Amino acid sequence: MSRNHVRRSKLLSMLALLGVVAILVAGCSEETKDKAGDVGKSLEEDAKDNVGKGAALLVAETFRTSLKTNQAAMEEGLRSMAALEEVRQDMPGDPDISEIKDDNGDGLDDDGKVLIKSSDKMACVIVPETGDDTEVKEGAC
Ligand SMILES: [Ca+2]
Repeated sequence: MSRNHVRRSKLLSMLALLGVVAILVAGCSEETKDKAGDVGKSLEEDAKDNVGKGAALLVAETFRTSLKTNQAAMEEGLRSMAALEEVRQDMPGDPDISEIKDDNGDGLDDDGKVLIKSSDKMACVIVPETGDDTEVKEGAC
């Protein structure tokens, strides 16, 4: 083996090594970028979820608070259909409030559950049959 030949093969193996390193680095950074993108996306989705959740819960809390100060509710009870409908109509921003119903016609909401929807998130106001211990819960009723 001549000296020159040795030098050339060393150089070639160095280049080959560099090539491998370059490929590894490129592969890595690609993957890292993808992961970073995923994290960014899920953070964005989380933020959107929280906004929706927050809005639904906020509406639910507002509903509960105004129900407690509603005149009809004070006179007829918190499950009074008149009170619930009035509070629903008085809510700012015309939120999606449902599940207020009186199927047996006694003038009171049947299950005391009021569903609030906001950008596909839900919150539930639970009105007790007696007493004024209302509750707000995240998610569907
Ligand atoms: Ca009823």
